[in-house]
This record gives sequence, structure tokens and C-alpha cells, in this order.
Amino acid sequence: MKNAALRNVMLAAVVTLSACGQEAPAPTEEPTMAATSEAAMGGMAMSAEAKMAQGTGVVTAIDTSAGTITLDHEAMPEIEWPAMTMTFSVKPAVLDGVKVGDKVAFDASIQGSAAEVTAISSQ
Ligand SMILES: [Cu+2]
Repeated sequence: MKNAALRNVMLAAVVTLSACGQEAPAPTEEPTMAATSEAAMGGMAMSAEAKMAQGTGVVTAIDTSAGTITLDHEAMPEIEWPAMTMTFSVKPAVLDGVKVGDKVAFDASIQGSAAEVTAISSQ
């Protein structure tokens, strides 16, 4: 008799626990789905617009007549770029004393395959 009562209490506890366990995923699922669709919309909006990113690297070439600078840049996690050497377009006025061999910090605007250095300074 005593054991049966105890079993009922334990059973009730298990039912309560499993009820909680079943309820738990539902509220967490909704915000996750909302966040995912927001992120997708944000990603779509961003792909049409220029993305700004900051990076550091070393200047390997400058061509002021072409308006380009080649940077051996470190990884840029904001835009999921690995470290690489690449050429950016740049307005000569932005360079302001930056020369080949300098270690630099820079801001870049990336739109599709076009990348422009918008600010740069030697470190
Ligand atoms: Cu790059």
C-alpha cells in the first residue's frame, strides 16, 4: 500500500517532468525560426548592397595611375574571406603616404566581386 502510493508519486513526478520536457522545445523552436528567417532576409538585403569590412595586411604593390593597391591581407571573418593577396581599387587620395612594404589596417567596401579600399593607415 505504501509502495503503491510512493510509485504513484514517482509516476506523477515522471509525468510532470516529461510534460515539461515536451513543452520545452516548442517555445525555443519559434524564436529560432524567427531568427533564421530574419538572418536570411538580412543576408538577401546585404548581398545587394556594399559590405564594409576591416582588415590588416601588407602592401605588396600600388598603382596610382590605375587606382589600385595590392594587399597581402589577413583573414577577414566579417566577410568570410581567408588570408590572400589581392588587388583592391583605391582612390589615390586615400593612400596618403602608404607605401609598398607597409603593414596596414584598412577598411574595404565589397560589392559583388568589386573591392575598394576606402581607408588605410600604416601601422
Ligand atoms: Cu581578399
